[in-house]
Amino acid sequence: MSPQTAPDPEELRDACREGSARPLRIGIICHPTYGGSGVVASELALSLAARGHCVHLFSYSVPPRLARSPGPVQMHVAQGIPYPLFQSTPHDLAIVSSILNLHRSEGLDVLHAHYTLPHAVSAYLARAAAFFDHDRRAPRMVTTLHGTDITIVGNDPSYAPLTQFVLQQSDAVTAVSNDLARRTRDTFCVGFGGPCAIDVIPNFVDAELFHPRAAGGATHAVPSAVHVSNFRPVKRVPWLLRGFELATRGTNARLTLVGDGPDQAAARSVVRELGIGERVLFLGERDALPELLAPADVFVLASSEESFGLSALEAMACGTPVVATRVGGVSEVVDDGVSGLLAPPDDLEGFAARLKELLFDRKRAMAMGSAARAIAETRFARGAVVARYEALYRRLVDGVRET
Ligand code: GMT
Repeated sequence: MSPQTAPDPEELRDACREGSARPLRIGIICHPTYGGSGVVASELALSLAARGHCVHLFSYSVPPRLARSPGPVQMHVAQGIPYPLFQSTPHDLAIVSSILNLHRSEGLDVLHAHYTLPHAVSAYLARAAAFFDHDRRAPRMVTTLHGTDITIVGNDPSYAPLTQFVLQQSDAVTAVSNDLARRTRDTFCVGFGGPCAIDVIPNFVDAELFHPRAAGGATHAVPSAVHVSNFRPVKRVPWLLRGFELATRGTNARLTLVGDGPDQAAARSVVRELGIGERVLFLGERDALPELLAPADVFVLASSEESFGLSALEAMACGTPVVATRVGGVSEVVDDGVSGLLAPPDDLEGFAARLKELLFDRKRAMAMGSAARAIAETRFARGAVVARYEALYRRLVDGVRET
């Protein structure tokens, strides 16, 4: 079954029936905002459901990638109630209650938290409460580290002890890149008081949806770059605009910016300052990413931190090569000189030079785009990566060793 297939109620009932031997009953918790961790969690949920498992997704609203799919994942929106005593509504506690309700009525084998805070805490609480339900086995708890949950948020002194605790308490921890696993070990495994195993399971891409022909094979008449992000400071969109201006001064090259977030106003002000308003288009948040990525000559990413760079992988699957800063796990996704070009994060001229190199050499960009597509289809193939999560769950639930 494809992840996009509409649910067959009978299949769904079979997968979720108590005691059904093969399918696993899996609860996934994620952020519903536009952002890589919610995308990966939603795509994983859909792929696992397509493989016959009974999959529930918990969040405080429906993640966009799930919302647009008819796939047989059961969505549980838990928002809690506002109350004058709360400065903000503790939806993470409502999520714990929602998980417990489901576990008590149907049972869950695995709880998979995407992005450590607050989801691993919610999973830990739900599992702890489930230990007291003697007629059911408590779910196994998996935590997937995505990036800033370790490098910016989780290691801040205000959260670090709790982050370390929930990592210790997880039955398995995975990271989306070797670099993130290494950084997690360096920060959190010192004085861990036990083994600090982190499985590296990279992100994956739906190479049927993200495809070079996603826009019907259309290309732009003028050299065109595209960027997709949540415009957080870590994405350095204003810096990216300066690099674009340097690379394309005096030309008609264009840049399309997709997404929205805190740095949108700063980015607009840099566009005004540089006088490139005619050549830069702010599109805001969009779901039609394949159609926007495929016709571009180059995808650009100028982050100061990036554990993986899912948007770069989605561009690669569309046959669009990447120019990016060499930070975190980006070099595990983009092969420098093969599927794109990388520059040091503090070298604006170097970044601009690489962008210029690729943006104005369509033949080279197309060759790198083909290589990028091939890498996306093999190293980051959905089926193979999802099978690794499945094997991990089986190991935890049945004690079956991964092969
Ligand atoms: O860390 C964030 O900014 C949020 C997070 C998300 O939810 O989008 O992004 C991280 O997870 C993605 C999916 O695994 C990765 O592709 C991103 O590289 C990573 N972001 C950073 O490390 C900055």
